Amino acid sequence: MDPEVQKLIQREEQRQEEQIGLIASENFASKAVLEATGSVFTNKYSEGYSRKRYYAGNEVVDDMEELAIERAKKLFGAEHANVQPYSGSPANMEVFFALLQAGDTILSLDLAQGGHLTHGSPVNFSGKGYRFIHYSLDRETETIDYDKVAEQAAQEKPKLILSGFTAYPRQVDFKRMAKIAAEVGAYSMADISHISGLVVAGEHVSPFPETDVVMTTTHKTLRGPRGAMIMCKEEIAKQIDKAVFPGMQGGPHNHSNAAKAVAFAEAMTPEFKAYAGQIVRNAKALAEGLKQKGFRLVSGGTDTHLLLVDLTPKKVTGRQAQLGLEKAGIIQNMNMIPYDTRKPFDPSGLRLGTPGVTTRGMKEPEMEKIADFIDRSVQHIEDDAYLEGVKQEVKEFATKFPVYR
Ligand code: DSN
Repeated sequence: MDPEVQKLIQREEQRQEEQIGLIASENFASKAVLEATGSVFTNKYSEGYSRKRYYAGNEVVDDMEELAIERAKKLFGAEHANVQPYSGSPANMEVFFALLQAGDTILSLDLAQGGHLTHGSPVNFSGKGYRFIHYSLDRETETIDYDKVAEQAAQEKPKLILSGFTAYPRQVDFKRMAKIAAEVGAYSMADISHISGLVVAGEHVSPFPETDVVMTTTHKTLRGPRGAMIMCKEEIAKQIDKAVFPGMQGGPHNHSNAAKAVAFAEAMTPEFKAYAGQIVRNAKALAEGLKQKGFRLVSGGTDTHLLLVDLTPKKVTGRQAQLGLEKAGIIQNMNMIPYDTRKPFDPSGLRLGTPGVTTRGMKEPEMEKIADFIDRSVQHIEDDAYLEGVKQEVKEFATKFPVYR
């Protein structure tokens, strides 16, 4: 009944099929996940928790939410799971609201070094409502110096120490972070939104069981619907639940929660484990391909699904590269690099990730090809005719790996 929107959906599907999506936080959800997201669960209100709802008619929603919770707990090895958070930013807000008082001190990594907006950016609720102290990456290795974090924690006595990042290509030692927090009587929190698919597949060390509270979105490497969840130790479960509802949210998005349950089941399969392993192998292959073409990688490479490229040696800025590569059909995002001397809207770096291309079935040889597309495009970043030529090559290449068609 709405050809205008139908056409937009078709155009977006075509765009996704014909371009190479390298945004590290994006993925392609399965048709089963899309189907659950578009299901009749969208019609139902269900403020409260299972068997304790404020509206009638929730017997099926209760069963569905219980199933999602049980699957989440089993998948991650968590004591408690709340699957109601709408997305990552509200979920982080809910954790802070549950465990802290306004103005309390949180120790986290700055957005400019790979953290997240909600990890204390001054323009965000987090930076306005709490006192954030940031740890920094080591200038040489561009990785976390855990001894320095411990020193800062001892000095600042934060109430919460936050790890888990959006632009950090290396493994995070969650056990060490939890230990540092425990030593100063702080809560340990891990935001594993980017890596949760790798964690459940054993490709990244798990923050469980040491970490007090773990937040993840469900749509990145985990490949579920847009949404989030909070998992925690049983001793703080009531505080977390109260902060989600009625603290911050009203009715849960039941259609998303049904789709989360589907994604959790998918993530328990051997196919998903193989998928997560391939994500990391692809990221390493892409990193190698780019290094061979003279690109500098922050920290020298990657252990995860993402890489951060320092474009300085190529004499191209992040913004120039983002716009030029987009013209060539290669979708990525400009990003600050550690100790960047440039500004966020035109930084020195580019963030690339392999979850999406891996879902399409691409492997190491395809990563070499993508490195070549990127290299040639960056060499001709101001030459629209050349970039249009690459775009045609990219289309031919990408459509050999169909997503939904
Ligand atoms: N916007 C997400 C990312 O790209 O990392 C985080 O919320």
